[in-house]
Amino acid sequence: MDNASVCKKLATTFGLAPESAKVLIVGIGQTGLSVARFLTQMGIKFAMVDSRDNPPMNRELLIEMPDTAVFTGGFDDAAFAIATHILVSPGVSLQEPAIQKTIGKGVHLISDIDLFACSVTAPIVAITGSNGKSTVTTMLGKMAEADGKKVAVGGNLGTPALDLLAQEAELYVLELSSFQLERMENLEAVAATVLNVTEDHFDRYSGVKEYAEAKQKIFNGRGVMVLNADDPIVIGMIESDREILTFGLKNSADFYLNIEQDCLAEDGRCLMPAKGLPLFGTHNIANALAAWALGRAIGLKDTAMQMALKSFQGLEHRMQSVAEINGVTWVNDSKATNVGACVAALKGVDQKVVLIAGGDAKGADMRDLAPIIKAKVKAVVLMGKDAKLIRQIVDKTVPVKSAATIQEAVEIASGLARTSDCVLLSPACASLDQFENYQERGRLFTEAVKGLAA
Ligand code: UMA
Ligand code: ADP
Repeated sequence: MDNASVCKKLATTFGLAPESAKVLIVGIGQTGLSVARFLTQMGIKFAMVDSRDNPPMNRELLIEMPDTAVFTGGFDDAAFAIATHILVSPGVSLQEPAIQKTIGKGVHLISDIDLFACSVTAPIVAITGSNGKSTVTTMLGKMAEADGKKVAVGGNLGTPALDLLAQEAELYVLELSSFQLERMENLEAVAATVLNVTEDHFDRYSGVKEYAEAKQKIFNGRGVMVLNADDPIVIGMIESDREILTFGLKNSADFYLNIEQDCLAEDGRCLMPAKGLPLFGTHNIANALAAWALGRAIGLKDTAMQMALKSFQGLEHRMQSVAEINGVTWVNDSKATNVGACVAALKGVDQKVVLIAGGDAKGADMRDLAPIIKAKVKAVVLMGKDAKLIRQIVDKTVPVKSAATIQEAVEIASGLARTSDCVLLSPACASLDQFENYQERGRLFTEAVKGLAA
């Protein structure tokens, strides 16, 4: 769509007219910067505010758009006073008093995902869930590429949605978090999925109901609903007058695991052997089935989907085997930032496990970890702010050690592991209490393991 048409649509849909609108962008991170670029291109005035003294994208912002009015080090009343519209980055809760006050005065709340949806004509596929979003988003992107489509992939996964507009695309595949979905109204995906709902982000939601309701907004519109038949919360989202495709490990789903023939299957027909997937764990079979169902919804060819899955080696920091030292396998699953991901990781490992876990639990209840730790784990090494929450639920027969740093955790785990064991970093917690992000946690783990090998 050309800029003039987008401008017109922004004015009619959101009242974002260049002559009268003044947007306050809250958050100078990746999202904030992408919105600033977009509004500059559209000739719409904006200012930016961030509660931090040195927001991560401040430098880039001032290099690219030096005239921007920027308020840092707090949510200054002056910044909020002049706005006609407010756009809040996903990392900032809408419950912040300054934001509540501003919305209460009748200032329009807009979102980057809505601005994106308003600016494209190509179809959008949208993916959410507590776990597996990045994996399924990447799988589907690769399937579309293998089918010869010009596809742009992003959202919560890396490139912010609005930055994707710079790419020429005939299909967009967006990973969306509950934070992005809760503040969005206008997206109408041609196909969308909620992969699963397990406890996460309870520092931002009052409980699973509110969290699931945020995720369910991905089904706005009339597109194909792709639902996980094995997840009672997800299957409860079904709208019977919509086109539905289900996936799951049981053969009652449209896309399922045929256990007798050990293949991914649809309607009695094998699509590809399960062993043809280079990824580890049954949760990744569910992910592949979800991607296939989405691919079917948008008409991708089976041959292309099979080719893409066969060559997809998985993403960094998700069940990534980083070394084998004296018969011990070391696995980096730093992206396991909630209990559900850690449970899936442990379910998939056949060896005895020394588990490295802990960090910021984000208000989660750790009790669901107890049975699987009892069944699979020979020792736990705990670190981070909420280590004690995991310590409380570990069975007394499983030894628990504490570590101050990831390097120390690796050293302790090395002393505990024996030939044919697996040392698994799958923290069940976010990393932000001790690290820049989960990538840094995973990188430092890998470096410490490589140090052992040396
Ligand atoms: N922050 C402040 N004060 C502010 C603004 C932000 O303290 O005024 C803090 C937030 O609390 C948060 C951090 O800064 O801890 C980053 O917030 P942000 O909204 O500025 O983040 P962005 O850089 O815009 O990145 C966001 C997503 N981050 C979050 O939702 C926290 C990125 O997902 C996403 O890739 C990016 O937009 C592009 O779409 C990351 C993430 O961790 C990977 N997502 C969560 C998850 O996957 O669990 C939801
Ligand atoms: P997300 O983007 O939703 O965080 P990722 O694909 O990045 O999902 O995976 C995050 C974590 O969840 C990793 O530890 C991964 O092993 C685990 N995981 C991936 N898919 C699933 C699934 N379907 N169910 C449970 N855990 C999963």
